[in-house]
Amino acid sequence: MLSGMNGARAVLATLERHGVDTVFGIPGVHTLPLYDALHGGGIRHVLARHEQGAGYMAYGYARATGKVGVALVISGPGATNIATPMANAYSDSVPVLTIATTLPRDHDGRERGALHELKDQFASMSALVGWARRVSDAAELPGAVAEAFAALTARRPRGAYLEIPLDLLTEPVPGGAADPLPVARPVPAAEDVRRAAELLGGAGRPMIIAGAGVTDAGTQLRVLAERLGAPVLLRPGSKGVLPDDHPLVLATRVSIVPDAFRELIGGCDVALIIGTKLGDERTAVGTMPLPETRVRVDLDPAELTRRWPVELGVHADAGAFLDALLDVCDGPSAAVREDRTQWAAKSVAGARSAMEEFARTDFEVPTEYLDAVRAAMPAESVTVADMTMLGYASAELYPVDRARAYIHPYELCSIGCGLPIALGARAGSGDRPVVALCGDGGILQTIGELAVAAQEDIPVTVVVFNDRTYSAVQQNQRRSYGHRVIATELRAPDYVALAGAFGLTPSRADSPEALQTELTAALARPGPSLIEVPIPRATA
Ligand SMILES: Cc1ncc(C[n+]2csc(CCOP(=O)(O)OP(=O)(O)O)c2C)c(N)n1
Ligand SMILES: [Mg+2]
Repeated sequence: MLSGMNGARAVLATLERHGVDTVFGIPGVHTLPLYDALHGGGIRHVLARHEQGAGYMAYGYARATGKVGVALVISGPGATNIATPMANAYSDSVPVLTIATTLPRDHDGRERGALHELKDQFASMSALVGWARRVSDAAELPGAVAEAFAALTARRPRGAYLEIPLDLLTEPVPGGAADPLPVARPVPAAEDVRRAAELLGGAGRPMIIAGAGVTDAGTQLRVLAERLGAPVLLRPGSKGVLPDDHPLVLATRVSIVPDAFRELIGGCDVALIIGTKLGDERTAVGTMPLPETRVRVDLDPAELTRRWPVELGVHADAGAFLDALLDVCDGPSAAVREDRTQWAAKSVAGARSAMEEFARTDFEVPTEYLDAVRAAMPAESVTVADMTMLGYASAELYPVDRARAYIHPYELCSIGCGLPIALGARAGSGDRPVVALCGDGGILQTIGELAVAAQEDIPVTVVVFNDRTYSAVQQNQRRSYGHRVIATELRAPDYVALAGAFGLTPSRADSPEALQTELTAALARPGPSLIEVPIPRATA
């Protein structure tokens, strides 16, 4: 007995059963069965202008909501265009699923010069992500979608790629849609929890380094830190999980290690390192003076043995581990806790001001603009920082007090991601205001997505800091190449005219006060806005 569903409908119905309310993409004849099946379903489609945009929208949606972000792309150029955000989903551990078609089975891989043919699409795309599957029978489609979701929720999410030969989308699927698979994240072994409690309990000065893995475990993290009197180092992926201004918290992106920072870390003897890969970018290329005794907790067992030797490695979900640890770890006496807390608060304050000083000067930009943005944006809003000098500086200077309120992609660092990430974040998170902090160079990589903001009426505010320069690169030319500047100065379009032409409300702000005023006005009116902020080009 057939369910009456074809492959395309079965894929979408399975997405709906997994709670998907929005997908991002661009159609082509090679995905038309999927698009046709969107009619009458419960899924909103947001039409991007470049598949890189669609992928970063899915990324922004996922980071702002905690749900899987889904993109639909055609075979060939649709797949290659979405490669960058998929690589970013991998490096930042974000649950993004790309569903791509490929040529019908009797054409694929035959090098006949067919429309949208790639040399080896599956090999190209699967190399970028944590989970990939190519389906070769329509009956497998619903199960494959469910498996993708299981991979992105039970394990460390590192992007997923599902490839569907075009002819399968119009074939009948006898079983119809699939339900979510039962998924369970690994819970820690009791013995590991006991040993972790012992190591942390025996510490003179314990510390905690927490990455994106703790995003939904902020409550437990806070209880543990306060119980132990331990400083907590947050990374760009976990910024906001505990408030930046908590006396035990140092939220930093900077990969250099100023003395005050070295003293803070060097003053600790046991580190709980949880839900972070401790990558080169965040550890001063491995030179951060981490305590010798390390307890590492990660959803990904591979991280437990990578680079940094550990006393104890625990394969577990961060929240499950913290819950179990809090049950058995009482912390020190009140007097010891008080002593540690005072030391930690003093050391954190010293390290924080060293990092802030660095961020206020080293990027050579007027960082008062960040204070203006913060003053205008309500606490529950989402701030997206692109790869631009003020975006980097925001990691130190822009206080955030909750999880999923600050998105600053790291490691892959692809310029231009900010605008589409903001669109996806806003599409997924209802009424929360969203602002994107962009550079003039970066935004031109994805400027076409302004049309999406206007057409789909996604009321984000885009701030373009315009120094007519690829400053991050030019700074290196000035500092390391004897001021031999080449290929880093930009002829700027008229951003106000450009934004107006796309249908956004445009404005220009020449001072931090003006930016605060313009941003406040932008949040108060319907529809998307763009504010150009001219800033001087650094020359020192
Ligand atoms: C896709 C990509 N291409 C090139 C680079 C190298 N790059 C890093 S920062 C940067 C300049 C960005 O300029 P802009 O957005 O104006 O920000 P600014 O540095 O001027 O603040 C470039 C070209 C990159 N990170 N990503
Ligand atoms: Mg610039």
